[in-house]
Amino acid sequence: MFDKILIANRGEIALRVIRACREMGIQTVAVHSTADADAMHVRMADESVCIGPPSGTDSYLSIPAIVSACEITGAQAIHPGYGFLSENANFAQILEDHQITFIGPSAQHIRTMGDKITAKDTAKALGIPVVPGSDGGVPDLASAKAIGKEFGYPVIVKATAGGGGRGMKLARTAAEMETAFTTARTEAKAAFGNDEVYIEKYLEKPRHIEIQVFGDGKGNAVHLAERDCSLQRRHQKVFEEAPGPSISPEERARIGKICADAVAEIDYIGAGTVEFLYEEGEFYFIEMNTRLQVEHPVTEAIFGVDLVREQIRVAAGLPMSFNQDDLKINGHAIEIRINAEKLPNFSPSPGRISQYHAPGGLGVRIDSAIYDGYSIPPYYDSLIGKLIVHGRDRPEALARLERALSELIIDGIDTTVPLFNALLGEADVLSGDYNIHWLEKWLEAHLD
Ligand code: MV4
Repeated sequence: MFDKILIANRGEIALRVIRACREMGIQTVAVHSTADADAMHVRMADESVCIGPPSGTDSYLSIPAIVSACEITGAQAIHPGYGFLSENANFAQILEDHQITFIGPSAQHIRTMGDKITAKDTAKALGIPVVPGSDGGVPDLASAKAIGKEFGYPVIVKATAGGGGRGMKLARTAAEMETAFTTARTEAKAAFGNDEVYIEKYLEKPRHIEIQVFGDGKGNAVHLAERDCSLQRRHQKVFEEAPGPSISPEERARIGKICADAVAEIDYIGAGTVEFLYEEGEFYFIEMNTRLQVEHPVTEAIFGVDLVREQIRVAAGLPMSFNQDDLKINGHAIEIRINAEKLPNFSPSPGRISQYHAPGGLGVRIDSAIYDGYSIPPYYDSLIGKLIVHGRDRPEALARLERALSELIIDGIDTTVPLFNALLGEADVLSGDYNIHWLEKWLEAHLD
């Protein structure tokens, strides 16, 4: 096992990793920008190294600074958290070359899944059901129109180098294809330096269902059921739950086994998420994320496992501490993302937190790095905390969420908390009857 791990991240996820390390008896090194000298992850770690100025590009994304911090402190492994360098295949490769362990999948697996066409081809070859569409990249408008005709409109044009909703264009009719195809290409070239696009049948009202998988890198893998993350705004998740309210035990077992077998087949190591659109009882693969995700705590809650601990174990060459038969769902969990943002426009609201009181009690977990008097810097993303509730069933989790929100105090800045109080008054949220468009539609009707 490692003696010392460096955490190449900040905020709640840096604390999350430090907590797992401390329970495992592993020393921790925090890295931080000059803007984060007073951040909680710096205080909680055993050691810290300043790696650069406030801009993420020059600090948390600076590979030379982070590798140097590792060499100076003698850390043997790096946990990247999510965002920043977590899905940077080049970073994983450089660490491999420096004999520093990247706590995550191989550079090769990150690369494969980072290219959305390769990811889809790989998924398909491994027996995962994919969205019907073009076989790989679409070279020109004539081919795009032929695909539209073959699969029937509407279709969606996606950038190979995109993902997470970036670089997508909808074509509802053949007449819309020229604009969709051409703008998708142009925008992909500008945003990613790669103008390759592919085309899929557009699904009108799907849910976003993602399967948590975990491998040991030696051909063993499990699934930890699904999360429903359909409630999103501009491709930012705001409310996530596990298990999915629309998924039956039979469907769960079937798609879960397909995903677990697939990642076992490629000797995948660590945590991964296989993302699907789910419509009318069918799963359609869209992407795979090769990192720990923001919403992993809902999965931890219903399975009673520590996913970061498992990531560290397999990175050190140890087996996972559970097998598929050990994994039984217990109850229901919901996470809400608390952002320092001002409604109704979700505009960033950095500044000083004049008072903070965290809720507690049975089935309540807060993952946050804020504290009384903390000043949220304006340089990073606006997530300041996650509230995760766990109950014996969905109604109990919802009641617990409402109760926990009533105890939460965050003064001095604006947050997205009022949104959740409003959502808990919505029949569709209470019944779990929503799809990927529900929140945007609701916001149009209720805010602005
Ligand atoms: C789609 C789709 C409908 N049909 N693909 C957006 C994020 C990216 N991961 C995939 N996305 C979508 N792909 C087909 N063939 C609709 C979306 C989509 C979406 C997906 C998940 C969650 C929220 C979404 C909001 C708008 C569009």
